[in-house]
Amino acid sequence: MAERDKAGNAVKLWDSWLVGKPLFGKDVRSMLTVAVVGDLNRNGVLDDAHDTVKDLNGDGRVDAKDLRKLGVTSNITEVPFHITGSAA
Ligand SMILES: [Ca+2]
Ligand SMILES: [Ca+2]
Repeated sequence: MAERDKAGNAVKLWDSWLVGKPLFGKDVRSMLTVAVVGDLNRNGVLDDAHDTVKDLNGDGRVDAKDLRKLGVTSNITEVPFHITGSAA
């Protein structure tokens, strides 16, 4: 969702993910990769992101290289994280 100024320019953009089931497992190292997909259909709106990113370069991994091949309009940020398996 985006807030726009009086000229119609996006001034704030936000998105939320609600994860309803475990996606990353326990006691495993995971990587979250974030980017904004470009205006692929050239309609003037950044509304072209798919639900999932495929292995576009065929190297067996889905990562920043696939996002670059898809076409992004932002930096690509990768955030490593680890979910512990036992309660704290
Ligand atoms: Ca578009
Ligand atoms: Ca790949």
